[in-house]
Amino acid sequence: MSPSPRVLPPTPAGEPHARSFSPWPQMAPAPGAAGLSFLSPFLVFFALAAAQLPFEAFQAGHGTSSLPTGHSAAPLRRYLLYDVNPPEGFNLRRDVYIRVASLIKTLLKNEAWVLVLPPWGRLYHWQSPNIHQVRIPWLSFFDVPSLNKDTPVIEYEEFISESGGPFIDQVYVLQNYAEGWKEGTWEEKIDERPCIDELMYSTDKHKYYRGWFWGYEETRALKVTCLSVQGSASIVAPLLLNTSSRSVMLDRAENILHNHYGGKDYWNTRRSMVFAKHLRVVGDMFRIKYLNSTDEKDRTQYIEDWTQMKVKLGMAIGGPYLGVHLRRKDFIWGHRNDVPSIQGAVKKIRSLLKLHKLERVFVATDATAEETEKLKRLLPEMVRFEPTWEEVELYKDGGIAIIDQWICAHARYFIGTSVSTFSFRIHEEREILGFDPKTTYNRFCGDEERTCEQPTHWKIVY
Ligand SMILES: Nc1nc2c(ncn2[C@@H]2O[C@H](COP(=O)(O)OP(=O)(O)O)[C@@H](O)[C@H]2O)c(=O)[nH]1
Ligand SMILES: [Mg+2]
Repeated sequence: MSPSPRVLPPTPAGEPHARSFSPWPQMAPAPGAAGLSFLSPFLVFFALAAAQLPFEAFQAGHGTSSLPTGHSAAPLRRYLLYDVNPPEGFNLRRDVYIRVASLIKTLLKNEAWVLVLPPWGRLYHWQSPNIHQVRIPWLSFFDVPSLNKDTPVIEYEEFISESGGPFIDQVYVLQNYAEGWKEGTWEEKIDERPCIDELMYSTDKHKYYRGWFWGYEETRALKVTCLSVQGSASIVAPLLLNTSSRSVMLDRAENILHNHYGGKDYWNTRRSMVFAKHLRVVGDMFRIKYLNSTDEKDRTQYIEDWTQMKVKLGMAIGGPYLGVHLRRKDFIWGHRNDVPSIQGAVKKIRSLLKLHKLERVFVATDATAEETEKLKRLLPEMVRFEPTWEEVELYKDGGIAIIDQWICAHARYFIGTSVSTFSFRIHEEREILGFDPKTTYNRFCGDEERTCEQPTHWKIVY
């Protein structure tokens, strides 16, 4: 299958003179190829093209209204960057995005801020051999114009181009309080504190901080300090509004909590996280070809513009197949009692097929080759999305996982794995599509599990 053409990211509406605002010495790249050698080809292309535009083209009111982004760039907007603890997986990171987006919404009540999307890469689970998986922009996985309808966002390379270079004024490493908290006295608080863990940044000979920075080796920071934080995302807002740093990065951003989990803002941001179209198309083609599933037949009323989509639960019936997410690897290494054996899972799958009078089952899993063989022996009729090497190279492990999630999200009935964020994101997707909650909030039980509590139904607030 040939991939759909890649869309270019939203045009960065940078204001060239903003550079003088930066505390950085003359390190900003000149708008010529030599100074841009560390940038990816598409950004070099853009920067060169932009350099030829008249200055007015960058100013508000001149062409910015035609930008695909929902928010045009204010001349001196400030930048919020963030990163997450390296071992965290893709689907927890999607949740952290929602928390940081809610912080941006708080900041926007006072000042123009934009969220800089942290490039994807070096994730523990992305282990396909010989495939380059760093510095992946968000547009590879998500529809960035859709994100922009909820929160102003730009890709990291647009930040480099717009702000004058790969420089971050201030990094705050978020951490807990060394003393923990006394039982029964939860309070929201934030304080600059000595770093508890060893700092993952070191200074170079110019005293600039170097660190992972999503694989962008040229990136450096002026200041790195630690912040002990206990509370929801907005607790960081007063501090950010009080600093003079134009670009601020929150590292270990998973340490802040949701402002209001499951509220309207939460769901708006979640709904805006529309999967990239080229991945949805691959999933849809697969549904047609192997699962006899189309939106018309399944009564899925999908609208490209998420802001226009409002469903009644039970409206969508889904394709004539059972969707399964069977999480293995680190979920079984710890001998957790809430995860079934392969035999246990197959037994449950067979009973669900019978109960719902379904003949087909689609299985998404991260099982090893050995376990997958076993599964195939016990469940020969199962259907899986098995990408070729070329497809993995094109869509990356993250894209393949999204295709699996998209197909599970369209099943007549879904069953996932206990406390897997991969399964949780499928729940949300099905909620957005309008499925009866009974067909969504289901999980496998461990073979010996006594009280097998089922997942919570989180209802969309429009
Ligand atoms: N393609 C695919 N990848 C999976 C599947 N299950 C797990 N993975 C991979 O393993 C990672 C699991 O980490 P995470 O996203 O944090 O979810 P969690 O650990 O289950 O909460 C995913 O991001 C995928 O890379 C699956 O069913 N299909
Ligand atoms: Mg995980």
